[in-house]
Order: sequence, then C-alpha cells, then structure tokens
Amino acid sequence: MTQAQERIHHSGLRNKIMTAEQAAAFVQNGMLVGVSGFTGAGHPKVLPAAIAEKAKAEHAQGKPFTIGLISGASTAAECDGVLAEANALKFRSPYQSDSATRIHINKGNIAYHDAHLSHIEQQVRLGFYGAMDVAIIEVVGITAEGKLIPSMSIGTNNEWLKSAKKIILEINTVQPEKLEGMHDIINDIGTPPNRQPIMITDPNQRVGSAYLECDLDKIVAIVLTHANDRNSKFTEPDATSKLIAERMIDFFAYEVKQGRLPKNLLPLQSGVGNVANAVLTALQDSPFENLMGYTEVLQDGMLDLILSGKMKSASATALSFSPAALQRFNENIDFLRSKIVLRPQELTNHPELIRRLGVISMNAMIEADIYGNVNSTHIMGTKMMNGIGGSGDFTRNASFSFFVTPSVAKNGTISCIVPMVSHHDHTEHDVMFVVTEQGLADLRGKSPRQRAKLMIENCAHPDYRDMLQDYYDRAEKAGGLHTPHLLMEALSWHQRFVDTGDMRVK
Ligand code: 0RQ
Repeated sequence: MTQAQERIHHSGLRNKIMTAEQAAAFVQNGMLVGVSGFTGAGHPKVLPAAIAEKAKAEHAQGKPFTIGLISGASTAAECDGVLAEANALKFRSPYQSDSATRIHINKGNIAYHDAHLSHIEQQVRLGFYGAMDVAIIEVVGITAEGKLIPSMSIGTNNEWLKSAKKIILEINTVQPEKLEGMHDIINDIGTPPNRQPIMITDPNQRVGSAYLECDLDKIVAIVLTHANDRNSKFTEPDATSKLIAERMIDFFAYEVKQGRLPKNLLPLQSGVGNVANAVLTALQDSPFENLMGYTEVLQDGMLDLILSGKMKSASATALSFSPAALQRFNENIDFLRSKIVLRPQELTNHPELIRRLGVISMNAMIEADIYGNVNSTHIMGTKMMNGIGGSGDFTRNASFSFFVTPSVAKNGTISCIVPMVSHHDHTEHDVMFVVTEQGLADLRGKSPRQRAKLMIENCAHPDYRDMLQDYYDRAEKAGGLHTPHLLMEALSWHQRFVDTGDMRVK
C-alpha cells in the first residue's frame, strides 16, 4: 500500500480511489461545485485542472461547459486560476484573489457574488444558490470509522459535505497527519428558528469534534495528491507598513493606560497583506504579553507570536504560511496543537462570537473617505479587486475596528483618502480607526465634520491634504452641514485618475 492509500483507514473507501481525470467525469456542464480552500490553504490541487481540461475539450467541439464555483475564501492558481483561464467559470462566490479570475470578473465573463464569509454557509444551506451538485474537499486522511481529518483550512467544508449531492475527496499527503486534533467543528449549528447559542467564551475553547463528517455513500471518488498549498513568499514589512504598525502599537498602549483595553489587549483579528503582517511583527517587540488571536487566517506573524510565547493561543479557519513559516509550523506541530484551533468560518466569523470576545479587527483597505467610509473591494468604483471577505464580519462586530493603508497608491498618483469612496463596503458607523503612515484618526464618537478634520489632518498624504481641505471648505459653504459634500465633484478625483492617470490636478 502506498503512503497515500495508508491515509485511508476505512477499508471500504479505498476502492473509491481513482485518477483526477476519472473523477472529473462527475462534474458536468452547468453544475454548482463547492470546493474547500481558504486563503490559498487546503484547496483541491488536481481536480480543478482536470475539470478545466474537460472544459477545454468540450469548448473545442463547440459545446458549452461552465460551472458555478463556491468556496470558503480564496484558493490559488491551480484551482480558481486554471478554471478561469479555461473559461470554465460562469459564477463565483464568496471571495477570490486570483489574477486570472479577477480579469474574467472585470470583463463580465464571470458573475461574481461578493459576500460576507460568515453568511455563505447558511445561504447555501437554505438553497439561495440552488442545489450544490458536487463538493471537492481536500482532507489529510480518513479514520477507520469514516471520519475525515481536515486539512490546513476548514472554511465551509462542513457545510459543503452536507449540502452537496456527491462528494469527491482529495487526500493530500503533503499536509501533515499531525494536523489531526487541531480542529474544532460543530457539524450542524442549525438554521433559524432552530439555531442555538455558540458557547465559546475563550478563543482557545473547543466545543465540537476534531473531524468532518459526511454520508459515506455520497463519496463518489477519492483522488490522491501530493501538492503544496499556495505558500506565498513572506515580504518583509516595508518602511510605510512599519510606521503604520508603530502607530497602532502606540495607540494600544494609550488605550491600556486609559483602562479601555486590558494589558494583554483583546483577541486580535488580522487581515491579509503587508501591513497586517507588519503589525503582528511589531507586536513581537511590544510590551504586550499573553496575547490572543481570534482571526480567519493565521499567517506567519501570528505563528511567530505563538512560537515566541507572546501569544498564548489563536483561533482561525485557515493556516496560510510562507514556505519558511510552514517549516516552523511542521517542526513545532506538537507544541502548536494545544495553542491553535481551526474552526469553520461560520464560527470564526460569527458576529455573536466576535462581539462576545471583543475582538480587535485590523484590515487593509483600498480607500477611505474623509467621513470614515471604507472601500475594501473596488478599484475606481468599478473593478473588483478581491472581495469583502471577512472584513465586514469582523469590522461591524469588533470592539475596536481598524482600517490600515498607505496614504497613497501607485507612486502617489492615487490618494487613499478621498472626498467620497467610489464604493462602500464598511460605512462610517462601523469604522473606528483609520491608520496610514501619516497618522491615526480616532473616529469614535465623532460627528462627520469632526471626523473629516481628523482624516485630513492625520491620515491624508501632504500632497493631497490641501486638495481635501479645499474640497471640504467649499462643501461646507454649499450647505448640508451634517455631511458636507459637493455631489458633482465628490467622485471627480477618481474620474481624473481614469482620464489622466493621476488624481492630482496638473
Ligand atoms: O496594487 O497589486 O498592482 O501592486 O491595490 O494593495 O497596498 O499591496 O495592499 O495587499 O494589503 O491589499 C484591500 C486589496 C489591500 C486587501 C486589499 C492597489 C495597490 C496594489 C494591493 P498591485 P496593497 P494589500 C481577511 C480580511 C478585502 C478583504 C479583507 C483586500 C493593490 O486587503 O482584498 O479585508 N481586502 N479580508 O497599488 C487603486 C487605491 C489603491 C489601489 C491600493 N486606493 N486605488 N489601487 N491599491 N490602494 C482575509 C479574508 O477575508 C479572506
């Protein structure tokens, strides 16, 4: 028996092993397919390519072949990417960050439903997207009783296994068997009016099972793989990100002094990207001890906080590491098993839990306006970048909600602080703090006009400060003194960029 076959302890299931090409036969034109995967961790590695080849062959014969694809969050080039490049996707939800998929979404070839990650499981359960035909889920192995040992992410896998009519499993022998026991899954949290409270009062608490479960008769194929997750390279925080991180650490210290934050802060949620990593890296040298993580994605920065003893535990739905961090994870997995708990995203992103735990949310953004509205998703109001992901779940329910960004983008031709955001993801009601390398705007308890002053003075880049102040002064003169705006001009900065490649007036 091969190493891969040995991971299937349930002997009855071994005869379901087949090649990816054979398994792809279960996926037909027009089907809705649920896949595992969250921020490039735990997605299927070989089935999507086999489906893409099938699509290409059908297209070559002049026949249609497209599917709808729903995941937990982003996958990787070998999942989203190959399917998009083969023109095999007609629908995608709830989140992606793949360059080929992004191109097809913005060309109008893929209908993209950008959704809050905490919503998607119940919406599938209720049939909002129609019936799910096939689920393709990466797992680490199968126990003798037929329980599935989850991989580097849980995401929506628990729901897809229940909702889908047929299940294809990818058993990936790259993923360590020692992941067994690191997960905490409630396989059914119920649908209203039968939902029950989720009694998690500490990020490290376990309330469910370490395994995914499904009706074994629905498993139609098992494919053996040996392939890495996306494992994006870790980029060292640049000077701008370091400045933003320093401002946040100083602010945490101030809030502790004021008695509004405990000495070990509150559970931290950290989004993806350069600045998020810089904040976590900066916490390493901060005075804070016994930190806790309550986040969707656990990346290099949080792993290192746990390994150094700065963070006592973290709850997440995905482990998304650089190659070097993956090695540190694998070397320390026995120690980490009691420190890290992986849950379904319906729980990690659950408003009830985020609010009860008092999470501090820290997410990157595309732009904010002078009143504190935030755009996380759209470039110049029309082009999709990635999606809202979990940023809305966390921001709305956090006890301290931060958005971070460099004050300018694209060599200074774009101001990330604008008169009016070109797309609204997080409204002024949810956004408490905006931080750029220029400074921090504490928007708590402020009226729109008070906020505008802070955003312009503390967050805007000097190249754009006078322009913003001029806009604001003229808007004030025009009346409408709750949220002053010049409606014909509010989005003119974006239009100028589209026309000239620069938001600044030449
Ligand atoms: O462009 O890729 O061409 O270089 O946007 O910007 O500064 O590298 O920042 O990688 O952290 O991404 C909001 C997209 C930020 C991300 C966003 C351009 C910039 C660059 C990327 P290039 P940066 P990041 C947990 C939480 C939503 C989901 C979320 C995101 C590219 O954080 O997708 O928060 N968030 N999930 O040049 C035009 C502007 C711009 C701009 C930056 N104002 N106008 N372009 N860029 N600002 C995770 C999950 O939920 C799964």
